[in-house]
Amino acid sequence: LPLFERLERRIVDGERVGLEADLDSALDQRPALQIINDTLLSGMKTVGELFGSGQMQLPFVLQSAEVMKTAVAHLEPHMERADDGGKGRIVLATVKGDVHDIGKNLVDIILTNNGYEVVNLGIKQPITTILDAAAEHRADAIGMSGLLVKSTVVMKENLAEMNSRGVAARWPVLLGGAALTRAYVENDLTDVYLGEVRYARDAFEGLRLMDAIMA
Ligand code: B1M
Repeated sequence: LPLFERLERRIVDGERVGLEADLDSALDQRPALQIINDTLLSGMKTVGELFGSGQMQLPFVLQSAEVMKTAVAHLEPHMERADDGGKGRIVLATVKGDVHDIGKNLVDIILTNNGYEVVNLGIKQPITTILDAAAEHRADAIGMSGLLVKSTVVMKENLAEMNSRGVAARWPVLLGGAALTRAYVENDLTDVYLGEVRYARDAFEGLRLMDAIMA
């Protein structure tokens, strides 16, 4: 297979032998971010489709996810860094009950490389932990990621909890993840939350929204 098709195939097949060498060759031809966006994410999309239609079992999805993470970690040092972390600070987490973190970590990379300081709390984070971290780090915003349908409900509960703690005015909230839709966030959740809540379709929209929040 040609290089970029082979790389995409590696994600789908969870094949990591020779991965770094292929990534290095790819870096000779394209910027790191383009490799992630056009090639690696396309592989993850296929994984999602195969899993969703029952053609791929969970352990193989996990292998694909591991190869994806290894690939992103290998590419990250090759990404351009625009700024130095002075644009603002965001606490980022995958919500309670949800282990998916590839998208959240991409958001971290994109924001970090574009001048934000990111406090990445990891996966399965209850709202209490998120709010404690936001207070401790004096965050300018809170970002929550979730890929499961039930995570969209958790997000709604989290926003209600923030209202009842009286912290909605303090933290704008950025939400993202495959199970969310713009309509759900903009119609249902903006009604729930007393502060500002925004939907980001991908990491770049997350960056644009952070820029708008900090403007
Ligand atoms: Co899971 N999984 N998974 N999974 N998994 C999905 C989400 C699913 C849609 C697959 C499917 O059925 N087609 C499905 C959810 C169905 C539903 O809820 N209705 C599903 C399921 C069912 C499950 C389990 C329940 C399976 C099981 O155990 N029976 C289980 C859940 C466990 C749990 O969370 N409690 C599970 C487990 C796993 C693995 C561990 C094997 C693995 C995750 C590994 C990891 O993340 N470390 C995994 C994977 C890899 C997937 C799919 C195939 C791919 C997800 C991914 O990484 N995509 C996924 C299929 C899919 O999403 N269609 C699936 C690439 C990533 C870059 O995209 O995270 O969407 P994404 O991020 C995007 C945007 O959404 C956005 O930016 C990114 C791009 O720039 N974004 C943000 C994300 N967060 C953001 C936050 C922001 C802004 C933008 O601001 C804060």
